[in-house]
Amino acid sequence: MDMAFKLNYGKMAWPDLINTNCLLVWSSNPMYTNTTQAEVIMNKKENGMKMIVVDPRVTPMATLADIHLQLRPGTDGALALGMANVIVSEGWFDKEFVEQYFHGFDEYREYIKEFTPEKVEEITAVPKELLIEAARMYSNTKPAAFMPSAAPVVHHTNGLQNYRAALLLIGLTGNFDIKGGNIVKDDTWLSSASGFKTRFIEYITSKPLSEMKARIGQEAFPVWMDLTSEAQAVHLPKQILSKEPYPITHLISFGLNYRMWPGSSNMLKALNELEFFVNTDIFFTDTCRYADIVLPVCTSVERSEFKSYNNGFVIYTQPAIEPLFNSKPDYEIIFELAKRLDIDDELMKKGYEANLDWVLEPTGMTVEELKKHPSGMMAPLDPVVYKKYEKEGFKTPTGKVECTSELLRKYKESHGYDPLPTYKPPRSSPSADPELARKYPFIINTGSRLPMFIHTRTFRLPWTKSLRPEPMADISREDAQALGIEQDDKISIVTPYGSIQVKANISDMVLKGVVSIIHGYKEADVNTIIDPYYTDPISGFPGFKAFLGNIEKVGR
Ligand SMILES: Nc1nc2c(c(=O)[nH]1)N[C@H]1C(S)=C(S)[C@@H](COP(=O)(O)OP(=O)(O)OC[C@H]3O[C@@H](n4cnc5c(=O)[nH]c(N)nc54)[C@H](O)[C@@H]3O)O[C@H]1N2
Ligand SMILES: Nc1nc2c(c(=O)[nH]1)N[C@H]1C(S)=C(S)[C@@H](COP(=O)(O)OP(=O)(O)OC[C@H]3O[C@@H](n4cnc5c(=O)[nH]c(N)nc54)[C@H](O)[C@@H]3O)O[C@H]1N2
Ligand SMILES: [Mo]
Repeated sequence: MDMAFKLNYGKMAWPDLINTNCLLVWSSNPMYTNTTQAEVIMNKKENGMKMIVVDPRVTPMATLADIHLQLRPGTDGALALGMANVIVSEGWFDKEFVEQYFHGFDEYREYIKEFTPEKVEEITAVPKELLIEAARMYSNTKPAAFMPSAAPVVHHTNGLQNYRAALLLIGLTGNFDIKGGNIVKDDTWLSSASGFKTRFIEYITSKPLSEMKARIGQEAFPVWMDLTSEAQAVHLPKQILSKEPYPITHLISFGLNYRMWPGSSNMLKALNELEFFVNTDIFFTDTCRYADIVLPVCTSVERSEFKSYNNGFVIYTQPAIEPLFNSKPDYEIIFELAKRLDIDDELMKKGYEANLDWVLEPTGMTVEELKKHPSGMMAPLDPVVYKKYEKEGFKTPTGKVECTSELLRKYKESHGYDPLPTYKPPRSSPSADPELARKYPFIINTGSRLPMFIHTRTFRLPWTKSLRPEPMADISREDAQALGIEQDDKISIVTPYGSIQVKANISDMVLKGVVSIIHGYKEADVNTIIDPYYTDPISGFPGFKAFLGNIEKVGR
């Protein structure tokens, strides 16, 4: 998401929920995943805000929408290009903005002509009338905001280009960096959109990117490396196992859980290749069993930490109890190690609070002051300035909104990247691989959050676990009938990489032909049946949300 924004516009731009009249939710279900945001949206909706939700499932958020575009997983790019086609051919776009700021518009305009509502209906399963209606609503209601999410569009082998296609709608309709549209805000704490400036990005980027040593995934994902200071961790097992471009033999990780990787058994194999592996966790997890040293860390109620919320509310929490069982906060482990290793970074040797003070310095807030407000305070917010691009341009190679990305073009020869946000179906899908689809006719869609589970963390709590005691997969009524499957029957989900057994949950939330299952079950780890290297060639993120599989009935 962040990369797609940066490729198109140079920076992230957050939906201005409070001031918008129309919200285009490109997949997010905050009723389960972000309840404070859900509250804002529900209030806005009651007060007349229009809402379009793009989601393959019928979620609480989708039921609240004026228009629900229920697409096949991973066809988001086609849907977005189809909306753009309608918006441009009907003349509903912001001509002035496009003329002045779009780079590559003619090429893009030519390309989107392919995506007629009829063709888009074939690809996405979204009725063409709804597509046209959504294009009309989003482009004609002013201002309109686009709400993205970090997971559902990203988790595809075509995720980056799909996101670029969808995000271009913001500029096309003139909703970029305006009140009630999508606003560019400074990166604050953990990149949240609070509206005050910190030195967070500077803090995590200790050197100019070009001077950094080769990071994990450096050669495979060069655009990632050009845009962020992080390593691409999805690539970690590949590098450990191949030793290319250099071997990794020692690893220290914080809360690493191998089951979160695609092809989790491959990740486990990689961990076993290491000469030395240290992990920290609040529980002694399966991953910890493979570590040479496990450092027990305390929970957030046993430590102080700085938290910042989107509305500018900040708090330096006070521990409710002392750390139990000789555990420590992760940051103490990190900063203590920095001292013992005598690393070349004076600040890191000074500990958490000194580092926090350094990051917060531009805001004028200090840890000392935060401590005087134990129940939290409002950060001094920067005044909101709209249309910053008028002065600053866009932080892209051309200084414009790039319909054709010059950074992607740079790697066209070497990596085959397309400058246009071209649509390709997920690599493991009926249209990309009809041969495979004959044997594995279902689309497996994983990881849609459930309200009671936070990844693996609350699987262990008896009361949350009791809400769904056994691993289950959602299948549609029609598919269940065709296969003679009843509620709670035992089924096997099979792919070329393996199989898992779960109970069938017959659900009206999912589309026919799609199986939806949450990740993280120990007894039925869906990540064991995904190709470990089934990733987006540009971002490196895994195709968790669309790959082919079959369902077999095992018994009652
Ligand atoms: N309760 C709970 N809350 C959480 C988490 C948790 O584990 N549990 N995890 C947190 C984290 S780390 C994250 S990243 C966020 C995720 O937050 P969200 O993105 O809001 O949640 P998800 O349920 O992952 O996905 C939202 C919707 O995307 C849809 N979707 C699936 N595939 C596709 C697709 O191909 N295209 C489109 N357009 N939509 C698709 C799903 O049907 C789902 O309803 O949640 C955070 N909040
Ligand atoms: N198939 C599939 N796989 C997915 C996803 C999907 O949708 N589908 N979603 C992906 C996404 S978006 C995400 S964010 C990841 C999440 O993946 P992870 O971050 O691995 O998930 P968690 O289980 O929340 O956390 C991992 C470990 O952190 C520990 N932990 C909790 N608090 C602390 C702490 O303060 N310190 C330390 N050191 N450890 C702590 C927990 O006990 C747990 O063992 O999963 C990814 N994997
Ligand atoms: Mo996530």
